[in-house]
Amino acid sequence: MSISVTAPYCRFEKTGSPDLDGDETVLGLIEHGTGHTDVSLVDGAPRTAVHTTTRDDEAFTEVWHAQRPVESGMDNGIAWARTDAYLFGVVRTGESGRYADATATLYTNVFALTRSLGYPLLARTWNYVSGINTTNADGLEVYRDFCVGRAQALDEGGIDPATMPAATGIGAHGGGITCVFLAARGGVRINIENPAVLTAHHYPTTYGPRPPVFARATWLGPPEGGRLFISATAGILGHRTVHHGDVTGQCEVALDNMARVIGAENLRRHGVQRGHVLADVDHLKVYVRRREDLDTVRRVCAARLSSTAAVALLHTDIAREDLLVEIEGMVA
Ligand code: 3EB
Repeated sequence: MSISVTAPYCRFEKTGSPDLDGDETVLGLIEHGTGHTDVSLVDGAPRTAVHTTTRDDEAFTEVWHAQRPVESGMDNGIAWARTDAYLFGVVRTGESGRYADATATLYTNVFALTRSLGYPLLARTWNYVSGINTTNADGLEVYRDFCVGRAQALDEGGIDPATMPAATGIGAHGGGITCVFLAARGGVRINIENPAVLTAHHYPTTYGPRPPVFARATWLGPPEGGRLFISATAGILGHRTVHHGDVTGQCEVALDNMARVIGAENLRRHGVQRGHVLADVDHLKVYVRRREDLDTVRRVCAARLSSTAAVALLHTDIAREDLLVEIEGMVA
């Protein structure tokens, strides 16, 4: 099958009705705000609310859109919508004292759905994890508990960690674990690493019994209308957090890492004949652990990003206890 259509893209909307071009349709909506809801299909679009910030004026909706036509369904709790070329899905597991088994089931179900519907190329995931730095019923940090389950699903499915795409693993203020994903039927998917940061699935066990599995970015072809999805990016060099307690330092290193990942030298090393700078990145989500750091982070980001980029700042916890900020985005 030849894929000549434009890959899905998102807009950040402050109010309800999304603004769409003629041949576009909504693939799904993620509401970021001060509460959570169940996963559902509303007018044929998967929808959920995630509790990713603590002030109503920071709320917005991430509207994913793609070219028509679209079909949708609900399987194993996964609300999904698809075009000929792309599949978007949302699934949640409720708050619990232990997440590994439910996470393994959730990911196994996602892999099964992508296979049965015929979209084998997982291209991006977002994992919103409530109480991410709290300890579970066994004394294990919830993020590590989540990582155990995700790794188990890969074991069970015989899935190579290197095929896992760009991701976000971030805190939420309630709601258990919500997983949002995007997959493609064909075209090319190329996972991109960062030469200055250790590949996540090679992290030492000091960060948890099972490592996280995600790429630093994923290029989703076709060449025209393709996308570069950039993972949540932090102040990490090698596998170590840098600038402890210094949000400006961490934010600068996160942006340096993002620039390194998307630059021509790195992309070409991965076989992607493109090169980008920070000013090309749009629809950034910036996760900030401490409310008092929001203004500083906004300033540091504004100095290095495009003045026309959509940048959403969210106040939430971050996978590693010592990380104060994480930044994700995409390039059209
Ligand atoms: C890190 O780089 C910080 O578990 O899917 C960033 C992006 C992070 C994705 C994930 C975790 C995840 O290790 C945390």
